[in-house]
Amino acid sequence: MALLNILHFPDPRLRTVAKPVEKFDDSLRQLVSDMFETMYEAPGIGLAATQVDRHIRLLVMDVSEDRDRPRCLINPEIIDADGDEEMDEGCLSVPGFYEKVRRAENIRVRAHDEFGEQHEFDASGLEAVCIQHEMDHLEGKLFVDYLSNLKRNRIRSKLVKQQKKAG
Ligand code: QAP
Ligand code: CO
Repeated sequence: MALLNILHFPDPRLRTVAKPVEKFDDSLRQLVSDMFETMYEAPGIGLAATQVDRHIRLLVMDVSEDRDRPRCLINPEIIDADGDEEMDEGCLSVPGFYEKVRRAENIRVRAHDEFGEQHEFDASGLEAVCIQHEMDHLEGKLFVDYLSNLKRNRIRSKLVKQQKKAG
C-alpha cells in the first residue's frame, strides 16, 4: 500500500489524454489499491489515474456517506445520458475551490472492473456527476475548464502562489 502524489492545477501533466487499459494484471490491481488509499486519505469521493500521473483509463470513487462502497471503473464509457443538473464541484487537483458545473443528470455506464469483467449500470445525482468529472480527467479536462476565463485565471494564480510558497 502506498499514498500517491496528487498533481495540482495548472500542472500540464493534467492535460494528458489517457490510454486504454489492456492488461488486467497484479500491477494494475496494485495501482487501484494505492489510488483508493490516496482518495480515502485525502479525503475525496473520486480520483482519476491522470491525477496521480498515470495516464491510463482508470478511476476510483466512493460517493457513499459511510465511505464503504469503493468502485473502480476501467475503460469507462457513457452509453446513454439524459437530463441536466447543476452541482457544486471540487477536485483534489484544485484544492480549496468549489464552483457550479452543469452536467447530465442520468447516465448509463459501461466499464470493466480490475479483473477485466465488463459491467453496465445506471447512475444519477452525485454518482453520475462524479463519474463525468473523473472521466473528464482521462481526457485531460478539469472542472475549471467549464468556468469563465476570469474565474479560471483567478484560481490558477492563487494556486500558483500557494505552490510557490509551499516550495
Ligand atoms: C470530484 O472531488 C467531485 O478542494 C471528486 O480541499 C467533486 O473528491 C465530483 C477535495 C464534487 C462531484 C462533486 C477537494 C478535497 C475533494 C478540495 C473530490 C479539498 C479537499 C474533491
Ligand atoms: Co477532479
